[in-house]
Amino acid sequence: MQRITITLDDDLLQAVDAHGPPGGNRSETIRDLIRAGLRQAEAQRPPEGPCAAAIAYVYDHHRRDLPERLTKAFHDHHDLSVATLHVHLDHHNCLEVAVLKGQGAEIRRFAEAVTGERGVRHGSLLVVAPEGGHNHHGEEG
Ligand code: NI
Repeated sequence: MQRITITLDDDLLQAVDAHGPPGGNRSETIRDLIRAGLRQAEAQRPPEGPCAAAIAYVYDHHRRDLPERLTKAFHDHHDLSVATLHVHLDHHNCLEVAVLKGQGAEIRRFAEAVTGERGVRHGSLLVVAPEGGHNHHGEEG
């Protein structure tokens, strides 16, 4: 165990204290949050090899050209895109969850392109199966 010194602003420290049990050990609460943050960061970082992942995002389908740009992006990557769930959230907003399967680096680039489109909000990537499906190429049977 090492002792380190970190600086937190009052609001952040208050949020940390609110997260732990009342009168709890602040160091333990911070360790828990760091572990949870690392797990989450890991889940959002595709591996080098094949994997399965999901991206979720919200967009306004009235926004000029956006639905067409998204559709084109998915057709351009039809080899990665397995299925997409489309939910009409309200009069303006659509929620989409797309399941992707392929090489981690390609999935990361595609996810960044989709969730980075102007007008796409709440974009997130979740690596569901880091080991991916196995590769049939060159296999017996
Ligand atoms: Ni819709």
